[in-house]
Amino acid sequence: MYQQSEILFERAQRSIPGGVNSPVRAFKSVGGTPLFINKAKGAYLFDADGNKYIDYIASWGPMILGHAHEEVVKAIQDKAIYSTSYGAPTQLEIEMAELIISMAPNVDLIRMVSSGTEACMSALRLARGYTGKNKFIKFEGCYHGHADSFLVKAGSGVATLNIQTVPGITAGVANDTLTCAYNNLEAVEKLVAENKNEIAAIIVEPVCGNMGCILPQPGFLEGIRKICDKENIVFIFDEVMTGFRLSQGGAQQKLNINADLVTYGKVIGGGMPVGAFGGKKEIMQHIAPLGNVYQAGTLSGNPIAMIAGYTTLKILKDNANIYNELEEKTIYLRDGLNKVLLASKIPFVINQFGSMLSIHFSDHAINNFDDAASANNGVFKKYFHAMLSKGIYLPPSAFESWFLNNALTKKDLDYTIEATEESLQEMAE
Ligand code: HOZ
Repeated sequence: MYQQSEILFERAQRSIPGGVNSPVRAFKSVGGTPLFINKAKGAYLFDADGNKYIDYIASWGPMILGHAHEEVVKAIQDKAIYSTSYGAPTQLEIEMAELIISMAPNVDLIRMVSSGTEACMSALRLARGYTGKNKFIKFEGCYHGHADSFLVKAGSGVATLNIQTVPGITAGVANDTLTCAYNNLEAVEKLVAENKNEIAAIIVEPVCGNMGCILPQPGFLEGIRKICDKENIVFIFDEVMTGFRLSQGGAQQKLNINADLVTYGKVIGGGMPVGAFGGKKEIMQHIAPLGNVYQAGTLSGNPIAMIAGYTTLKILKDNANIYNELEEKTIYLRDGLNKVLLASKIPFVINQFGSMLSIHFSDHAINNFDDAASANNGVFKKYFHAMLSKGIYLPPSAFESWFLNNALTKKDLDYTIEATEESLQEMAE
């Protein structure tokens, strides 16, 4: 069934570290051979063996409209004939910035970069440059890309591979990274008190997607907002996953909380390598060339990446109902999964917010990294492979969220629920 993928994986390992260009793709925590994908259309992926899968990863979020959306593909084709990069400003970059500003709250100025990692790294540097302070707080299990400062108690692949300390991160950098448990406001208050006038920023995934999907408990983000206001700390929302996915204005709008700086990635590029960071003018004006906080990129604002992102965002802006449709589909799936999982008697928790969802096989609520890490990975592994064999492509790690795309049909969702029921029966045998 996976013969070609096996051959390709074997070959890939001879020239690419671990055979993949991003660690979670290696299927390390679930075992087996990563699928090599040939093409995708709408809600479906097709692997090198010609197998078809219903896709619940959506390229880890970006393909919110489904794969190879006709308008997006056409826009890229039309643009590509005029060259793929200039390294000089274009009108399209202004249109992109204006579109983002019209959709996202609290964004007066926005700088385009090429990945979510760059966006978060730059936002942190800016917060430090703006406040003149060095330390920052991040939450255990939150993942803000692979810049040195963030690889302390990180989620996503770091958690999947169970890497306790990432070699290559200097003690100085690690010492400036303060961590505490997600959803623990008291711990934040304590850290801030212990490091009075030393904290430049608090960065958070407003809805987590890198330890499975985890929701902020009522009062958690509101409490951080108050602390940041009182202590002159920059509140950074990492909306790389949630931006333009949870609503037109992302998590800020959906949760009604204002951030000082926001980072974007994934959906903002419509499947091309794009990230961005933006926020209030008072802070953003410290970025070069307006200010001295330096940040740059040859491919920043790249025309092909911009047109893919712009076209995707414009469709989302002009069709606000997409968010309702996506949420309805996700709730339908959640309820269906819930029903068959309850019948199986296997302990589980489904966390869902907007079009993000995940299943942890656990008998306790999943509100932070320790909760997620103590779930039963053995059961997850079996479930993952049983589903894969039935043509359902789930994230190959319990530390990742599922992302629904709007090309999914009710038939796809029903099939996914049925496949779960069958998988659970097989697992019990
Ligand atoms: N870090 C990404 C998910 N949280 C995975 C990226 C990838 O493997 O494409």
